[in-house]
Amino acid sequence: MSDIKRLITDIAFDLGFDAVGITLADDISSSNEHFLKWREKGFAADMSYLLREDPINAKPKQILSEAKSVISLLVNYYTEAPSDPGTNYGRIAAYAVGIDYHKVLRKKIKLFQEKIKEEVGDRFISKGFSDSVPLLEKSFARNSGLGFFGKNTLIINKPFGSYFFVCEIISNLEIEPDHDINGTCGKCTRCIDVCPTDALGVGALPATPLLDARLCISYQTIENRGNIPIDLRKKFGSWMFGCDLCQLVCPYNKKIKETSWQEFKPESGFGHWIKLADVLKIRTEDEFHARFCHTALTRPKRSGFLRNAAIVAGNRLSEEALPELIWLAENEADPVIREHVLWALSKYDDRKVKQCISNYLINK
Ligand code: B12
Ligand code: SF4
Ligand code: SF4
Repeated sequence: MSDIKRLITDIAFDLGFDAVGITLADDISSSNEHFLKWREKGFAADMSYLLREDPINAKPKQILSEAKSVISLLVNYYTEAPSDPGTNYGRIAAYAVGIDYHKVLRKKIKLFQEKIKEEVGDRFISKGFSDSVPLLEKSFARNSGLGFFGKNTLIINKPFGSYFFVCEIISNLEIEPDHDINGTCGKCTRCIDVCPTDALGVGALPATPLLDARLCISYQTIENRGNIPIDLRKKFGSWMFGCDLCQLVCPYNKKIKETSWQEFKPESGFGHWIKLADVLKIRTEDEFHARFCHTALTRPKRSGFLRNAAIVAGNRLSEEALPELIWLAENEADPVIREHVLWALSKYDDRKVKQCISNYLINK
């Protein structure tokens, strides 16, 4: 290993990153072709950052003209979810149970760049990010040797499985690249089979894993700002923010280590399960923001988050959520929340709803 590579790897591990890989900062046009075809099919839904006319996502030199290398860093966020606490709770995907990863990783990446600069001097020029520029991060991570594309479309690493974030530092340093890994899913199709909305599939040759974001619970609960298609709501089950089903079943995730990053542990945020009634009681955007601002849960705003909680309440027939749904049906101004509240109420037993409405009117 060259001196510069050893230096970079040592700095990364000192800062707590879990794995490091390096690739050349060349355009990855074949991945871009996959991306463009995927987008043409409408699979990107309405995610505006993926719909730009001339995506820079495969061209690191458009982000940093002096670019010679891309350093990919792996951050394990895995924590095991406690067993289901019951029908009054909704499930949060593992990546969002702690502090907002954007905030945590932005600071850590900056520190990483500063430490390299201290050692290498001002000739080191770089741009670093995680999930904040439209770069095909998974393709760069794969090319850096951090893992292979699984059929769930995520990068899978041995020994970390798939529950990790990737960060990239595009730099002007010439560093000997790593080789990509020849991992494979083999004949396994567990993630495709388990997906409740059939969002996963395999494209035409060369066989490429594909995800239709319009069908994915993760897209619907986090990125969609409006109404959720009615036929998908039941399929959310208890997922109220993101979805991990296609990771939970993956054999590569069976014997993985929990994260050593305190920030991503459930005690740093709201954990794996949230009480639906507590969410449905949040009356204003300010109150919502004040409660969740240190986590990633703010992305769908109050409207989207209460919408999701209403769907899960309707799916699980949560007793505690019922009075809150009735209050919202009468008083809520947001049309998206109201529509999903009415949908949820239609799932409960009529007698239960009537009884609850009578109690509500008596106590009013
Ligand atoms: C948009 C997006 C989403 C969308 C769409 C996801 C998707 N699969 O496309 C939605 C909202 C659904 C989503 C969900 C999730 N996301 Co997301 N998301 C992104 C984002 C911003 C862009 C992804 C993208 O460009 N998709 C477009 C498709 C076409 O690109 P692609 O999947 O890379 O497809 C490539 C392959 O086909 C490849 N390819 C090319 N040639 C070949 C050849 C062969 C043989 C093969 C196999 C493949 C292959 O080329 C394509 C282009 O790179 C990235 C961050 C980033 N900037 O990259 C995070 C990112 C992918 N998400 C991440 C995470 C954690 C999640 C969730 C787990 C969160 C959750 N629990 O809810 C889920 C997982 C759902 C799933 N099964 O993918 C991580 C994934 C880390 C990992 N281990 O891979 C990323 C990388 C963020 C980060 N910086 O850590 N996400
Ligand atoms: S995250 Fe959930 S909905 Fe999306 S592809 Fe995976 S299993 Fe399907
Ligand atoms: S569940 Fe099976 S098919 Fe899906 S990503 Fe894991 S190994 Fe691959």
